[in-house]
Amino acid sequence: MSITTSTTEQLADEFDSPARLLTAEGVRVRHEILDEHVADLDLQQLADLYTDMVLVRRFDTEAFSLTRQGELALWPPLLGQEAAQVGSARALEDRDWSFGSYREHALPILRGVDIDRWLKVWKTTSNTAWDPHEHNIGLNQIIIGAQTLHAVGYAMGAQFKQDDSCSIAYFGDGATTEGDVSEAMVFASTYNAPVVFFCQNNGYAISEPTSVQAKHVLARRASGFDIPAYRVDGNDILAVLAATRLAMHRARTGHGPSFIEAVTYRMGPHTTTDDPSRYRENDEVESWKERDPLLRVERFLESEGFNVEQLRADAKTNADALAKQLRAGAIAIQPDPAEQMFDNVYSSPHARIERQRAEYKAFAASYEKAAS
Ligand SMILES: Cc1ncc(C[n+]2csc(CCOP(=O)(O)OP(=O)(O)O)c2C)c(N)n1
Repeated sequence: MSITTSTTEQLADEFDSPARLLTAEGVRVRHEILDEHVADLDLQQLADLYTDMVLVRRFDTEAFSLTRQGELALWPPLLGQEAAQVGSARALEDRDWSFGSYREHALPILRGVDIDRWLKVWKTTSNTAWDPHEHNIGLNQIIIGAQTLHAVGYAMGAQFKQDDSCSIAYFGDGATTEGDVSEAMVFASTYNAPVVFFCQNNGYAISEPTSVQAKHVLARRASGFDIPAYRVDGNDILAVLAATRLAMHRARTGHGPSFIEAVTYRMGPHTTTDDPSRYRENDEVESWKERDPLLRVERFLESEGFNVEQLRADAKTNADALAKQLRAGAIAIQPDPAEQMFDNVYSSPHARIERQRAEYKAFAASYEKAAS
């Protein structure tokens, strides 16, 4: 793939209609800036991205069902956001770090995080269960927007050590309203940090539509920090891949941070405890079904003569195997000792945590005493 370093211009003209390479009808359209960043991609590679999306979708829907069946405690579904997550994840190098919130389930699958470990968090048997350094994936972040600070901190450290790795921060439309995100962008901009701010604008922050949070498109916020912004169709995996490759390349070659707004839609509830029918119309959800990220790739591949039927069948076989593994893993998870929650709060012993640990032990012992 040839990438020039001069493509720092914003997709400013396109802010009102997100940049796209593949329409919902599956038609490949040209784009002056983005095209060159996916010029190397052949049909088989696009089919592989499709398979990734099928796997991720199946993982998500299976985990959702497991939650409904009482095998997991909570699940924030990504349904509808497969292209935004897979497209951006596939633009990263293994050495790059990702800092997500709680909805980014694609990257761990693509990077081979042990599924059982990932699920422990969602069965609430462990605060966290995977080693971030093993796969360069930060811990889930529930504090909205805080992970952007972590990503910038990491990027500044990498820059200081000159180790050529970059970071990407995933966050939602709602997070852009948080002070943490503004602070992260100030530091990223002033230190020229190699970081990509990847905003998945999925239309809602729980029940708050994006329109309540911003009077203009979110990508415009970045210019206030002097950070170039790209606004792409987040359901178009080609556009997402291209924009993220461009942004990562900028970061890696010393051009500093970028902001990507991937315009997508959360097809399901905020989490399994939410009922979206209370705050949005079914017509709106239906209108997004036609913009499905997988459907448009199938349509395009079909128009190119690719054997989509076979692709679908193979992807399903892989997805079935993943779902089976996921189900068995979720059911088998046993709780970690509760006391473990005190272990990783600080890197060294801390008086307040030790006091809490002692309180917890006394509390647990009182039950044992009552039972005997
Ligand atoms: C600092 C903080 N404030 C509020 C919350 C409660 N909260 C949890 S999810 C959420 C909405 C976040 O929306 P968005 O950033 O758009 O991400 P999405 O859930 O749509 O992926 C809020 C307000 C929180 N977790 N942290």
